[in-house]
Amino acid sequence: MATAGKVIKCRAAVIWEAGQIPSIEEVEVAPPRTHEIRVKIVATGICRTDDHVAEGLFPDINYPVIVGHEAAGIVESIGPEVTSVKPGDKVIPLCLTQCGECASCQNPKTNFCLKSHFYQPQNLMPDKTTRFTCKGKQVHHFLWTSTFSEYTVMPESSIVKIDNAAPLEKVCLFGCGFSTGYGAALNSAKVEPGSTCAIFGLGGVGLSVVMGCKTAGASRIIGIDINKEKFAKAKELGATECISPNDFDKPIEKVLVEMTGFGVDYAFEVIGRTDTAVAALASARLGSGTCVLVGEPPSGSQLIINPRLILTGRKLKGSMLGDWKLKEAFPKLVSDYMNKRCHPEALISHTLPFEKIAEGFELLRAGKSIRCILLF
Ligand code: PAD
Ligand code: ZN
Ligand code: ZN
Repeated sequence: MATAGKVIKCRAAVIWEAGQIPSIEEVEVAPPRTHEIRVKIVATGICRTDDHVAEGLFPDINYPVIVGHEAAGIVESIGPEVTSVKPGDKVIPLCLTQCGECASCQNPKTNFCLKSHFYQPQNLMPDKTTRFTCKGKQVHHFLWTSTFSEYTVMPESSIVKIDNAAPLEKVCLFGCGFSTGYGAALNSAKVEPGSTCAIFGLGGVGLSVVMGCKTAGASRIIGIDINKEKFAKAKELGATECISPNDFDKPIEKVLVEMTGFGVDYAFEVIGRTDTAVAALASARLGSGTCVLVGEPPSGSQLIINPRLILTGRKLKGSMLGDWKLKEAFPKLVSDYMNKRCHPEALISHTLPFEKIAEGFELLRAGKSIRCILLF
């Protein structure tokens, strides 16, 4: 392409300081370096994790920063030694890398690649520099994806090619929300047919857990949310019952244990709070229940649990990006979508032009959107 090797000027949403909603700016995006790829983003969803950065809940983030990680786009140019994609390919960014070489990538039991931003300064590229500048200032990356920019640069380990027939404005949801929730049910919990499930939080990720539980053949899927406006969609996607903790004068875990006898087989925390994480564990079935933590509480928070809950046979585990090895999983999930075997598009409640990103954040904060897709 004519832009290859040159600095590109384009639109991006920059968060200048913690506590600020992203503002649209013109940024310069440097060409990709060795093992890097520059991508033209076509569609990107707003996930709660992006909002957590805007709210300043992650103190280890450096500002100014360009967030965004749930997206799909087209390769604009590639740096030296890139072999897995070429300009013009449709791709999905991976917010958890799969380098293919480290001990974790070689281990079928984990998706936690050791060459990811979790082990390096996460606001810089692997070579510890940035590709973005704005008004003469260096702007930081986020999760090595930074998809709230019309063009962005990513390491090759953070990107995968998908079917060129895939509609990017739908499959962008595989980038985080859908895969995270769906995989939490299928891979992390391994929900079994006929089982009972409780999902705390019915946002984009929680509703994807609901879809995963349904696909796995769960017979009872109980949705829990304080916002009853989420119930209709949850039922449409497979929840058999929905309840609000505000409607009871006893703790929600007691309600769930009474509803099910000894607790649910699988409980999922998909809000990002410590009190609901404890409630989810306590609502898991005595002797055999599993609680999966998906929501991300603010950094620095502590979980205080009664060890007896674990000693009496409940299991507590966490799940990142649905326990999928993302480079392998995304092309397969896209193919499942093309064959109508899964429905990430069910999460789309709003579609806005990229310029209206601030409105997208407001909709999420007001509890009005499930997933708002921004189109460039
Ligand atoms: P969301 O804000 O759209 O959904 C959260 C839902 O929880 C909303 O419907 C709220 O009404 C509801 N809620 C809030 N407080 C309570 C409460 N006290 N009791 C019951 N319900 C409540 O967020 P989301 O679905 O985009 O993301 C959910 C979490 O998952 C969030 O913490 C996000 O950071 C995390 C996440 N984790 C991963 C991962 O890999 N583990 C990936 C993506 C997102
Ligand atoms: Zn790896
Ligand atoms: Zn996300």
